[in-house]
Amino acid sequence: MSVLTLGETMALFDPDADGPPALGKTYTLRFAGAESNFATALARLGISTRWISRVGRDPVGNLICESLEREGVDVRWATRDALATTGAYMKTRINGLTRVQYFRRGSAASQLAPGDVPDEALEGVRVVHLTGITTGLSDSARALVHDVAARAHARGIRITFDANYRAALWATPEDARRAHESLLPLVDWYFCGLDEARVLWGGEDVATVERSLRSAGARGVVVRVGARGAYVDGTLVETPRIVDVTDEVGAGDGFDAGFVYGLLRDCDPPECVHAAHIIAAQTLSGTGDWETLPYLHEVRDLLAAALIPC
Ligand code: KDG
Repeated sequence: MSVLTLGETMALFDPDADGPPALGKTYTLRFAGAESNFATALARLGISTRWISRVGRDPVGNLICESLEREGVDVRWATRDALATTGAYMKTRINGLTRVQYFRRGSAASQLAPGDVPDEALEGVRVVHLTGITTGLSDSARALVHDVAARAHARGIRITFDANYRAALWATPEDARRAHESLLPLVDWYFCGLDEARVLWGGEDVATVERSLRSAGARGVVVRVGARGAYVDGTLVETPRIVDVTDEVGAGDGFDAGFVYGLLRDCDPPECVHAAHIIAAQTLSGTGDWETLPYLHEVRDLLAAALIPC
């Protein structure tokens, strides 16, 4: 029973102090990417997880693959590209708000293309997790997402998709929406935050957003509404507890992983959302995007209390 995901992982320059970039400012080197954050979250919960990408044949590419492997993520199908470098991004935190700047155009991962996910990588897979980020990297990466979704669907593998709208990757939100629209018939669960859903699908409230998504062909829909919780197919499942928030980036990936964990345990959608909240809550306490993700033994009691089998 495995989970497969694919997408870009980049070097992350994480500022040691708040404020704008300045000469001499110091940064901690990390790495992150929505899909590898998701893969790490599931690996820490004891789920066999495969991550496919392209990284540069450079020290950062090695660091990413070796670190993910140490986390227990299967990276055997990741390609080391000799002609393009690993992408990067930098965070800036001001007044509790985190902004990111990307250095990823032409990166190794933007060369992802059909052929990068062989059939054997889909063998034994129960869930394929895709994101809107990969559809925005390049035409060839978008084609790969479509190719994998179609092949997974044909094999009866469940598909989850996080909108993960990154404005910097798209000329207009309509371009992103069109890319999602063509995938919706293949997707079992579409995850999004209310703010990005408003931009992509129009409407102010959850009901309107959901109506637009349904008329575009969506089936299962989960809309996150920040600290309040998440709506699953129109019903609010509240966040179980308030936590201190240091940096919200990465919480959505933990959420997706928790939800998929619930799916793998045959839980009902509201229970999947409870699992999602439990995993997401742990990622809010650190400035990295995945480092504070919990191990199974740390959340076992919380999951059991929410009736999620471990
Ligand atoms: O979901 C967290 C991601 O935003 C981060 O880890 C980097 O994948 C990333 C992106 O494209 O922003």
